[in-house]
Amino acid sequence: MAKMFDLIIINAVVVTASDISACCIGVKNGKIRALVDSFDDEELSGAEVIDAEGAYVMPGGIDAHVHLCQDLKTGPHGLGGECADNFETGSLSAIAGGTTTIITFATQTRAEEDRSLLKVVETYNSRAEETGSYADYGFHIIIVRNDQDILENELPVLVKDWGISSCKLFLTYETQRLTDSQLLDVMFEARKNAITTMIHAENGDMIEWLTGKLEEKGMVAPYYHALSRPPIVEGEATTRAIALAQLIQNPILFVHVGSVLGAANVRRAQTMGLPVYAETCPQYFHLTWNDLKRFHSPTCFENSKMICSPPPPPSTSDHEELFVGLSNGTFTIYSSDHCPFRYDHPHGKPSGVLEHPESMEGETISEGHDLKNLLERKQGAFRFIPNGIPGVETRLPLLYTGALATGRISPQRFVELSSTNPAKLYGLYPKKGALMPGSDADFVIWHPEKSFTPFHLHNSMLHHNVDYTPYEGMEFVNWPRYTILRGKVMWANGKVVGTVRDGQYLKRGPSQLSHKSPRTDKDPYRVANWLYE
Ligand code: DUC
Ligand code: ZN
Ligand code: ZN
Repeated sequence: MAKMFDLIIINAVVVTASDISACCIGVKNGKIRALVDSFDDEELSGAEVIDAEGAYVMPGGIDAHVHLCQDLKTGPHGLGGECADNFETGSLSAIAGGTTTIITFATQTRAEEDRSLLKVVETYNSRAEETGSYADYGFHIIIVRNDQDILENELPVLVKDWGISSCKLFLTYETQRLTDSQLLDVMFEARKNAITTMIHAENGDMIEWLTGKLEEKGMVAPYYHALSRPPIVEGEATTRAIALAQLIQNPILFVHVGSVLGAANVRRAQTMGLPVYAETCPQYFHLTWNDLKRFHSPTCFENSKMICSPPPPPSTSDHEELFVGLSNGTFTIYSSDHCPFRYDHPHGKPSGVLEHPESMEGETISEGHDLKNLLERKQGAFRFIPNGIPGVETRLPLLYTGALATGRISPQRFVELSSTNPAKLYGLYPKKGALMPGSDADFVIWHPEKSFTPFHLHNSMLHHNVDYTPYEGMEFVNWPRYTILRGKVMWANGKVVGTVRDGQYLKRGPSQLSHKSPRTDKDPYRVANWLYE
């Protein structure tokens, strides 16, 4: 007799964005087929059975902000290091941390040959196909110019042929930032195509001005990266972007919101009924400015390991306020912003300073130099250091340890932030982000809490291609025991059991979260609604 299920999970405490229930799950052909109290012998016959032993079983994590194989030009002069992870290593790290879907970035550049967004996506897709992926994956497109012909001709094709329904726009970085009117151009075309606009909200002029002033005073060590980007930098940019988006009635999502001020601006806009959403990331709950002077000596280059943009908030009291935003709905999604650069590698964190040796206080850096030793002695100017930290593998365990286990958020909110809302926001729901019949059988199964001994994390335990983790030595109270992708076990009891050919490309639909703003949309004194008449 043909088996009824391929995989059965018993003794599960199933958590969705709305409910928790003790039950069993039956999977057939990669889809969830049944959620029931128990299965009989006939149903169990021939199925692989996993005993969750009373642990939480959640929809597989969706990390909607991951940089892999990306041409990263994030320094103020367009300097960036080499992205340390490709689709193989990055997705491996994802599944080892309970994440079954990643959305990565394909970036246009200002170079004429990168004008075509379609060509950019083809290039990035071939990078993914070259290695394959352990996780299902999709792309956001980064748009850094406002060519009308490209926007008009190519955005509809991106949506229809590639299922790319989101774009990221920058308000900072010389090589990426758009002026206000360019931002309006792109948002206007994106809106016509129901493409979700993601915004990196930092005021580039403020950063550049403060950086110059810090440099005049010789304050160039990695720590001063944070001082060049105080919370008002995000505060101003979020306020401005909200106004621009409101003007043309465009929904927006702020990526990597890391300041209390940014979060408050988002909250205020939401209270006005505007379609404004926000992503936040682990570094804004676990790191502070002090971590940028944590290593070796307060001014040495090793502190570059913590440089990311926006930087972590100034103090732990900010963490507490941000945790409130995590529980009260201000933050819509929780992503990693995994932006991997190696530390002890000439193409990693040191790449920019090696190109500008004057920033190493006159030291000549030659072939075969003991880089690590040099970097511990010197500071290097922060303006040349690539911005980004790794975190795709630690994202869910940090949310568990910092927010769920401490009672700051409920299990349901955990699922909403880490899986269901990203699926809805980026047009993947209910294929992804749901535990219901017909959804993809993507699961993260945790250890039963009582049987898990907390441990201290070391980078050697992780699967990314980065030589450090910002969370080295931190205590974790749980870790994914199984990660299951479309019914296939990928990660079990600390071992990778899936293959790099298991992940599939995801064509996405329009956002299912974006809404119109009933309060302001019809008010001609607030919005330019005549644009659409
Ligand atoms: N923005 C990102 O999204 N990631 C890393 C650096 C940056 O500026
Ligand atoms: Zn960004
Ligand atoms: Zn990023």
